[in-house]
Amino acid sequence: MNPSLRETMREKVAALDEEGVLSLVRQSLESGTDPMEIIAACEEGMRVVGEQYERGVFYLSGLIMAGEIFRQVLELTQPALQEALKGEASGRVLIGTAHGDIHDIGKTIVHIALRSFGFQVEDLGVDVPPQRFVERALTWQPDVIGISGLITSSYESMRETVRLIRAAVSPSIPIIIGGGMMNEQICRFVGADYWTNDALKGVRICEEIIRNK
Ligand code: B12
Repeated sequence: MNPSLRETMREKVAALDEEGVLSLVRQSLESGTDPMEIIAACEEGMRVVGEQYERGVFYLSGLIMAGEIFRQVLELTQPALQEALKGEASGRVLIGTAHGDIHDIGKTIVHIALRSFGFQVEDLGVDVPPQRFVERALTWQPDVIGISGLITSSYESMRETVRLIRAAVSPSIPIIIGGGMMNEQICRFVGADYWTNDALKGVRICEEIIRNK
């Protein structure tokens, strides 16, 4: 994607210009732009919306609007995304958003990406209690567990989820945490094995785990 298109897309998302974003996404898809690059540009815009919210420029309604715009961007890009990410991977991945957190856009992207690459995915949804991860992991026996979390207050429930999984399912089942603010320090606090803020990197990690099994 050329830098000026990326910048325009980012700005339109940041300005919550719903029609502008959607028509630009449609045009970009028609001209063959990589759908992951479209999503990355919109993700940058979402970050700006978040900053504006923190500064008090936008209210909660701004976050809701941004979420609605991104949901439609995902709807438009999904077919191209599935086509672009086709793969032959195998393995089961159980995913969900941590208890107390209702953000699900990033998790949905990971879900689409993993499925497109060939993984079996079970998505437990949002605000998932630690015990629910454990119950499903015991019955479905996934190869990897992924937990999404975007708000600071979700780190504690992620940590509890990891603790329970280690105690009740397996001490060594690979666990990945994902979300825009993840870093090594949070990963260590939570007790997960891997962290990422990039859906495709998450897919690569899952591939690597299955290869080394
Ligand atoms: C849209 C949005 C909302 C929407 C969400 C709609 C939805 N269906 O998800 C709504 C309006 C519901 C919302 C609510 C709230 N939000 Co909000 N929200 C956002 C916003 C603007 C964008 C999030 C987003 O979708 N980004 C785009 C996606 C694609 O990015 P992503 O999630 O990071 O995902 C990518 C990677 O991280 C990775 N990934 C994600 N998960 C996983 C999982 C795995 C396993 C893997 C491998 C990878 C992976 O893959 C994705 C693609 O690469 C962010 C700002 C930001 N900087 O992110 C704030 C933000 C996350 N929200 C914030 C806040 C404060 C809230 C509220 C508490 C507001 C309130 N007062 O009620 C509530 C929280 C309610 C709750 N209990 O969860 C803060 C959190 C701050 C903090 N430190 O805790 C942020 C950072 C805004 C800010 N800067 O202040 N929000």
